[in-house]
Amino acid sequence: MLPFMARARTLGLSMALATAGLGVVAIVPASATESATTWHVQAGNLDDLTFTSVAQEVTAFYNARTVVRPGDDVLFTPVGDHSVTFNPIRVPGVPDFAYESPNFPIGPTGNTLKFANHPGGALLHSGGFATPPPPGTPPPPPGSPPPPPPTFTLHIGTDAAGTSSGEERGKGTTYQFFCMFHRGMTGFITVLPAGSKLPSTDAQNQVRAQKAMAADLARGARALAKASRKAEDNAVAGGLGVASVQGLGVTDILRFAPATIEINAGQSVTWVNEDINAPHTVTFGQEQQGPPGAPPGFLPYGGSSVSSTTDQVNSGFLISQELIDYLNVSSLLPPGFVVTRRVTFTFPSPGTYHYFCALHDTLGMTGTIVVRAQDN
Ligand SMILES: [Cu+2]
Repeated sequence: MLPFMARARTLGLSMALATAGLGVVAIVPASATESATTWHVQAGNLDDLTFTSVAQEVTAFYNARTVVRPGDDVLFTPVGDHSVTFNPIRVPGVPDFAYESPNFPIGPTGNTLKFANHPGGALLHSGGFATPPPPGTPPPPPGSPPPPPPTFTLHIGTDAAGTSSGEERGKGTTYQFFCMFHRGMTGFITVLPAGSKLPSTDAQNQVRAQKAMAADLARGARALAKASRKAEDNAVAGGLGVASVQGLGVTDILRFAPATIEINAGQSVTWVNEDINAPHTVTFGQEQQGPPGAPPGFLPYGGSSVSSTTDQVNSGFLISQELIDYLNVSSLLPPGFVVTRRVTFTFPSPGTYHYFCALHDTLGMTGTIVVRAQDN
């Protein structure tokens, strides 16, 4: 179960490591010559880089599409914990997030993109790379695995434009890459033959990246505001998934919406995790310790009704089959684990009941149910 815990930490709550400003992409002037260019791509984004209150975990590359030439470099800078992986391999029984581990049988495979890595070809994997801990963070205990590197540089090999001839000649080769930790987080690199004219400079790409980031955060804020205004049917969204403006990535909204609702005593509330790319829980009362190695709130407990503020009731992971499949974790699920994104709790007694997501409470994912006496 340990890997699953490690994985859960990368699903949003993880990155107690980020510091303000580290996600800002450097803007470099366009090269006036044919010499090799370093292109800049940001992996992931958050709406609060101080981690005080994170409502939006954006799992997208900015930009998701980059056009380069052989000999160039692509410098990936993370916000959070990500990978850049071409042609990923799925090992039965080994979760995809183990790609992060230096002990994973596959491990990092170098940093030069070659024609051998064309779609359907050989694996090329960065290993996990992550925002470094802020200054003043105590060092990890002796024997801990080394921290992931703070960036990943992909070198574009001399043959990466491809070997096609005839009509295809001059079009280059387009490679797709994935983050192994975040379903839906993908991008493309097109390598044109040496000497080709490129559609944009890195500086122009950075302007586009900043616009896309701002647009994604605005889109996420609108989706959260809209879901928060809904008040029918005693329903609460426990997490929302919002498509990226680039069409290649998603924003995970780490909030309950509406955050507060009122019901009458005896009524029920149904939560649905509307994000297939992130797990959440609905947890009342003091959180109970799960089985050793399990992530917080993994298994349900406490039944289906909440009648006092000291009741300990937990939905367990509200998670999609799609995410289980992407992470390749079905072998880690205990027998009888019910895969669902929906849970219903009943509230027999008047009162004010606070609850939280056991994975994302420290990022502000909390809610309140106000239960009125029936005769009011
Ligand atoms: Cu959550």
